[in-house]
Amino acid sequence: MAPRSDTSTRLNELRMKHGRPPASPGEPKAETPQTPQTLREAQPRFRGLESGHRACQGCGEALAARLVMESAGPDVMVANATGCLEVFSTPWPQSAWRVPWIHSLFENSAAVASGMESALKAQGKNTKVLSFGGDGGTYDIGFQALSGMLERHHNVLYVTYDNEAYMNTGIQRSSSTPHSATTTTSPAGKERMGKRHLKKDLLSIIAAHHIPYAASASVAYPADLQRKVRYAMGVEGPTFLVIHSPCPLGWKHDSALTIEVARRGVECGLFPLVELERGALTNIMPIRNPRPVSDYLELQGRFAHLFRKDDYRATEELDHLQALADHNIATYGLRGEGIDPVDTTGVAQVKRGGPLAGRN
Ligand SMILES: Cc1ncc(C[n+]2csc(CCOP(=O)(O)OP(=O)(O)O)c2C)c(N)n1
Ligand code: SF4
Ligand SMILES: [Mg+2]
Repeated sequence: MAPRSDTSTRLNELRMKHGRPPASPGEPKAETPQTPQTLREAQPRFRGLESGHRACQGCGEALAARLVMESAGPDVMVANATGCLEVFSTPWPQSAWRVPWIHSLFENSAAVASGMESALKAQGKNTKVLSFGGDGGTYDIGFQALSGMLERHHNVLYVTYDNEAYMNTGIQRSSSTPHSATTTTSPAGKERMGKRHLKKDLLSIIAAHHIPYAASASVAYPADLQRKVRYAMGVEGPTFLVIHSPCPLGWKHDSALTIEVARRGVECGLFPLVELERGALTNIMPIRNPRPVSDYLELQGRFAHLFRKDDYRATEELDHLQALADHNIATYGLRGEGIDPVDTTGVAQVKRGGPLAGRN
């Protein structure tokens, strides 16, 4: 470091260069700001997924991906299946990603991630590989690649952003779409009350692979979500996270209500938050006062047909969805008592670095 006298000489030279008199010894120094001055400066130092991308207002998937990338830190590589996340973050020639990122096919994010992980291992590198897919790319078309990746025990964290339909191509139903939801390929009308089939219980299928760690998370509980990502990052071997990510366009809810919709999804029991290790349940987010499912459904236009007073089928479908939520609550033992086991500590201490480190 330069001696103090050199610094003040240099400062005085600069002042004279800009037509200002030399600083007198008693002149007060400019104050160094102690608190963030702008919203940008208040953001975390490292953001693997930057702002300025083209997701819709209130997009749960964009929020989920940002939270995942913040917790994962800079030493990662991403394989991203075709879908909304890929499309809104990389309109050629721009990209919102600040980490190495590969666009895979719709169906093979896990296979591409497996290859990346093997190549890194051969080079003796510890960089963690993240594999991303939507529910269509995971529950449906990419499932074979995912199952293979888990079975071969690749050291990859697979994250599926579950917005419960094929949103990028115009809201077609997937096997993750809930029963009764209306989509462009399961429209509610005279013939049927939206989707006839049940939402696939993917987490149970993942559990059957007996991988070290699998969990569900929600954008309504960011501290819980980030804790799960940090935990998975520290595990050697395949890990899996499904994140409930409301889509205002496809779910037809107010874009300002994304978090509220997600929260009610958890509070009614339709989207349980659980953790599994080697296939066994190890932790749950307890629900102390479960809401009726109607509290969750009424905020979303995709379930509007369930609230028609003149249609006897509406009550039957509401009862059916309530039974599904009750089943989840009983199966996972979600009725909570005692102290909330969800750890929200350490969220602010996530290790960050990369291109923006030290800027604020
Ligand atoms: C083999 C193949 N079939 C169909 C498509 C068209 N396609 C691109 S994205 C997409 C839907 C993606 O849905 P999802 O994985 O749920 O992601 P989201 O857009 O909802 O985030 C489809 C059908 C494709 N790219 N490749
Ligand atoms: S369609 Fe849905 S998932 Fe896609 S960018 Fe818009 S809000 Fe997000
Ligand atoms: Mg989807």
